[in-house]
Amino acid sequence: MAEFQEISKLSALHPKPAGLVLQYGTSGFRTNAKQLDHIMFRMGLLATVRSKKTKATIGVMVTASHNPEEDNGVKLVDPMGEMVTQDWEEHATQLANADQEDLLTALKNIIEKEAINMSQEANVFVGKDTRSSSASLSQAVLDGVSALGGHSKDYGLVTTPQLHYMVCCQNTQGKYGEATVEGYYTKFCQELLLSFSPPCHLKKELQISLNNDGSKGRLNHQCGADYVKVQQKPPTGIKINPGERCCSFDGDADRIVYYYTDSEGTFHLLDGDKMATLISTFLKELLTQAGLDLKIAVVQTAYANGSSTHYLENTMKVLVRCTKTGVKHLHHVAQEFDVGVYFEANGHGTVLFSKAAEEKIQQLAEDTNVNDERKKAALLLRNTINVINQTVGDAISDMLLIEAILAIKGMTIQQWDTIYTDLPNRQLKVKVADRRVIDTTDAERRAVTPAGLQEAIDNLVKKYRQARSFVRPSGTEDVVRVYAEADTQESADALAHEVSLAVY
Ligand code: 16G
Ligand code: ZN
Repeated sequence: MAEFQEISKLSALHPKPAGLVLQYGTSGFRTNAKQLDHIMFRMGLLATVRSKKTKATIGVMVTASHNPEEDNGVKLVDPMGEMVTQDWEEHATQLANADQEDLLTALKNIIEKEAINMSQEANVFVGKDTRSSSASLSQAVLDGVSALGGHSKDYGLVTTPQLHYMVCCQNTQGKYGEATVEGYYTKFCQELLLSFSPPCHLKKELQISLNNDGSKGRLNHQCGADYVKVQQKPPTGIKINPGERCCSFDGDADRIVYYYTDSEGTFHLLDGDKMATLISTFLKELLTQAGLDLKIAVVQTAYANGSSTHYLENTMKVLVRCTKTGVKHLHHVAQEFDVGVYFEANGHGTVLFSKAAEEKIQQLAEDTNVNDERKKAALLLRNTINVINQTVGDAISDMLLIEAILAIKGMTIQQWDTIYTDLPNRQLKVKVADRRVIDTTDAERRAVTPAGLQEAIDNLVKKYRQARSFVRPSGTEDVVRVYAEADTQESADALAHEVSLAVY
């Protein structure tokens, strides 16, 4: 077939370095940008085939998120704006690792296995972050799409959540919004200013100053959500006055953390757990006021601070579910509820509303026979649906929702921070010969193998108060991660250290 000849010709321009093996990991391929040209071309091919299979537009985002500037990466976005399914992650790995001369065979295998109709039209949306390598790498994706005769639209510089949004809009015929950057800002930002009352109040509150915005310096270098969370300090190059509300995004703006320094200069971080608590408390109160019988739940991972889980379950009486690490796992569980709030402690999260919940809220908001209190609550719930990006965690939309909640509640960042107090905790990484010997269960909270490891952890945990610890193989680095929390920082540090010794 003509298209396959084109692939042979074009793939020679994007050769695979001999011996290089890469895995489609938790959030796509990610490594040094110099090793990724052939991967990008091949992901252009795969996205085109995926588009033919789903008869829908597929997204390809070129970014390495919070990794250093010299890295890059790529992830695929499925029709409703969600992450690509597990089977196709495997296809991606197969295609990425095929030797140059076997590329066509690998591609044909996928086409055959998935029974793809090659005459079906294909559409692919492509976006990229601000890394210097992103321009040529996204061009390689576009080359891959055109090699298979697919149509592409290059959105250029966008955040990851913006690309997810575009894909979702396109495949829902504009019901979610307009598939343009302007459409995105209209939906999430204008809605907020117009709908959360009163607009002038919020305008006054929201004076934003941007720092490390990518106009100079290197992406994520001594700044960004991951730096702030891991280093437990503000990014460099920003001056913070005591009590001032700050937040940091990561390199592709799908993660956010809040922070401030107090009058003594002590740094305070408000992570994903604090955001999940603020948002779910706000929504639960509104559901009660609106008299709506909708089931709300918070989805966390094993990294959620024990204090947050305790507060949500025992004080707020909210259902809490725990899943494996990785956004797609949280997203799926959150879909089981009428209102599913999910956040990873590292700041990736959003709120999902079921179709039925959206309809009930909409009906009540339009009902002329309900009292003012119920009506007001219904309108605020509807506004929340309008400002939250339900396709994926989105730093911009999360920030706007949190700003709205703080403004509506008249709450300072310090007051938000004192809703509960984090248990001191410590994370460590351990280098081992083969991290795959560790297998976990119970949402990664317990180790099944190697034999005896979990028992050893249990015995160490018993020595400390309010303690908890777990180990899991990383999905993004060749290390085992250790997490420990306890009543004091000294105990958390000691427990993490002892558990890391048990891992060897
Ligand atoms: C990826 C995940 C993130 C998770 C992290 C864990 C997405 C979009 N990103 O970055 O959610 O927290 O991996 O990394 O799913 P780890 O397995 O190395 O601890
Ligand atoms: Zn990111």
